[in-house]
This record gives sequence, structure tokens and C-alpha cells, in this order.
Amino acid sequence: MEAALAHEYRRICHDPATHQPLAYLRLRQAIRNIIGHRDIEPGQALPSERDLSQTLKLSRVTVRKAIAGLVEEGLLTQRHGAGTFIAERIVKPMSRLTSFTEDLRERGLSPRSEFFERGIGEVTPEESMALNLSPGSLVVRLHRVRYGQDEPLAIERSVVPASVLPDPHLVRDSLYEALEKLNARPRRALQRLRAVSLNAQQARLLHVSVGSAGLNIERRSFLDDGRVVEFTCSWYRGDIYDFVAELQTD
Ligand code: 16G
Repeated sequence: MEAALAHEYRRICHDPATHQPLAYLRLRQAIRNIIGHRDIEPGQALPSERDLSQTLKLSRVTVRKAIAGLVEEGLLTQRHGAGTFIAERIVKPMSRLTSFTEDLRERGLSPRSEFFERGIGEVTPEESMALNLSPGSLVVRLHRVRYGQDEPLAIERSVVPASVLPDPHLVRDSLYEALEKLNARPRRALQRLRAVSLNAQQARLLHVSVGSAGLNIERRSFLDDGRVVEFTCSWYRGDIYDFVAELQTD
């Protein structure tokens, strides 16, 4: 891996098309490329700062600067005392109607939520359209930051008819678990995905820099009888999540 990185770094230095005069930006690009070419796998450690500076004949300040930028972008993670690692991405299948809690547990990560809102109120015009509810109906609103192993991964705003979920405090860790207990777990959903740049508030909550890539996902879920059971708007971190779908010919 160290050899692949050294090779890529030298290639970039000698590539007239690169036009990059700054060594730390060349090194950053070289690390990005070897991650993209899978010369180094997610979870693997990057050689130490000292080893990199010796192999590449760069100052430690330059190496540190190159790494710091990639940590900020989320491509690398640093664990205190253990070193620098290639960040592991979370692969989320799009064809299964699962919950955040289930997705994380499946990967051996412990999910956690921080609630900003967990209340009940009268439906807004936009919510009434999304949930097929008449004006004046009551809805439960949840606004949460969702964590995996203490790292913020997504922000979610969910609205659920109070006729289905009468008390917002029935939701502890998982909305779907609460719905399951009420015999109202969604059976089908429609989802829309859009690429977005995270704004200042979202970036702060998700510990990324303003303008980082995010995925905005709207999900409307239905019960067997066709009633809409949730309208959730999520902002997932683009630097961590891969959404994959299996496609088949007719
Ligand atoms: C997922 C769903 C969201 C659902 C939540 C329930 C996507 C894009 N969104 O995040 O619609 O409300 O799971 O999770 O997958 P919970 O049961 O852990 O609260």
C-alpha cells in the first residue's frame, strides 16, 4: 500500500496535466486516488506521518496538512493514539423497507438518537398533503440526529398521524419498533432521493464542513390498508453512505 501511494504520488508530480504546485495537495490527490482504485481498503490504516514523510521525502507538516484535509472531508478517520484509517462507508440497500436502527445493528454498530423535538400538534398544510390527513388532524413530530457509534450520520424529521401513534414518547430509540408494537409497521414506501449541499446548521449537527455533500431522502410509508403512516425527511451524510439497489430486467 505504501508502495502504491509512493507510486501514485510520483506519477502526479510528473504528470504535466496535473499542474498542482503544492505538495500537500498532490499528496491529498494521491491518497484519494489509491482509495478510489482500492489499493487500500476501508478500515485499513494509513502509514504513519513519519513513514510517509520519509518515503515521499516531504516534511511532516506537509503530510499532516494533506491528511487533515481528508479527515475533514470524511475520507480518513483518526483514532487517538491508534493512527489514521480509511473511513468505512455504510452500504444501504434501497430495496428493503428497513429502519435506521435495524440498518446499524445489522452492521454491528450501536444506534443512538438525540431528540430536538418529540411532540404532538396540528397538521400543517404541507403535512396534510403528504399524509392524506384532513386539516385540524393531530400529528406526532420527531426531529432527531441519528448516531452510529457516537458519530452523527443523519438528521431526520418524521411526521406520523396521531391516530396511528397517539403518544410521541412511545418512541424511544426506534420509530419502527414503536409502530411495530402498535401493529402499524409500514409495509410499503415511496422514496425520493436528492443530492444536496449541507447548510451551516446541518453541517454543524453532522460534524462536517458547510457545503459537504448530503443525500436528502423523503419517505412516505404506507400500511396494508393504504393509510400513510409516516412522512420522513432525512439528510444522510454523503461521505459515509452508499445507497445501492438491485436491478432486474423485466
Ligand atoms: C430510516 C428511514 C426513515 C425512517 C427511519 C426509522 C431512510 C432513508 N429513512 O432512517 O424514513 O423513519 O429509518 O428508523 O432509510 P428508526 O426505527 O430507527 O427510528
